[in-house]
Amino acid sequence: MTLNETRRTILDALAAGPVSGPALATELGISRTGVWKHIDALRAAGFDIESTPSGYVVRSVPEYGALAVQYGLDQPYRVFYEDVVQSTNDIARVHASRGERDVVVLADEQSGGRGRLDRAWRSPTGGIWMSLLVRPELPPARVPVLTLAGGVATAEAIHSAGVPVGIKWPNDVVVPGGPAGPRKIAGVLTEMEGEANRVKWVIIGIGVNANVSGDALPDNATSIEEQAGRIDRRVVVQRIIRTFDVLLNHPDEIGERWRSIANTLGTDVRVETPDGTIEGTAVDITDIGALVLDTQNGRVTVHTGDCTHLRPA
Ligand code: BT5
Repeated sequence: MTLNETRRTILDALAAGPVSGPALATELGISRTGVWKHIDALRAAGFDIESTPSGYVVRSVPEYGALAVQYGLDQPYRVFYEDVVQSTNDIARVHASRGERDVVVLADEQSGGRGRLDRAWRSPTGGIWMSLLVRPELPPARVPVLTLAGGVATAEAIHSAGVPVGIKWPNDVVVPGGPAGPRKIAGVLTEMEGEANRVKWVIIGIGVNANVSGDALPDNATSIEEQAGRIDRRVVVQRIIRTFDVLLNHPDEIGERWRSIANTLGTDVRVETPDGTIEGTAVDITDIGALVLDTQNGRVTVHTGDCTHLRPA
């Protein structure tokens, strides 16, 4: 077992309840001294672990970080954390280039966060800046549904944290209403590498304005802190990973889940696409996540673009 796998096995055993040193030693195939060293390292990382007659008991978990998120996570992801990176998507690419999969990269702050089309993504300290690296069994043409899955997982987790949100096609998680219109609270940036009929890897980059003051954000943005107060980022990240993993394994359910949260459908919209501007009523999404519009010139399907809601149809 690598150090990482050993840590994960110990965290899983601790999360499942009191576990004795000898039992851990047997499970890991290491000495009892080896177990003590790992428990000490976890304590140094901020876990409050008590030795009781029935075994080690976790009294509290560090607020945030790789091990904090790993603790109690049933899905098979390895979590990495750094205080500051340029972009978590770039770090995930390094993991991809090493042939890895099922990796989550987290940072507290990004110095060069990216949106789509190389736009800048403001990523001050206190946010959730994360990238999931996966190797799905999907044809490349269907990969865009994973962007929708990332949006659904993110929107549901923000909702559970106490902020009712909707999704604006394709990937903006927004707080609806307000005089200035919907305000963006999270976004998703998907990057992939593949061949004609095979996906090599997909990175789903998710940015959530979590414990961030509104002053640190662009004008029509908002944060969980501004809407509902500061939250436990560890819990929100775990929820995002769990939901995303379920949807990754059941891609046929993504469309329905997206439709039930999105507020683009049934709205008159303007979409700026690479080929020009299209206006119409948004009526549906296709099974690859493209937006279907009823326009004056008939039905049009849009694969990529920036969407503005004009009014309810
Ligand atoms: C997105 O792009 O919404 C994708 C954002 C993905 C960010 C994550 S963070 C983890 C991972 N690592 C990265 O480097 N990126 C991903 P797009 O739809 O193109 O929206 C970008 C636009 O949103 C910008 O042009 C601004 O107008 C606005 N914006 C920038 N920062 C924002 C923020 N923190 N909150 C809300 N809006 C923002």
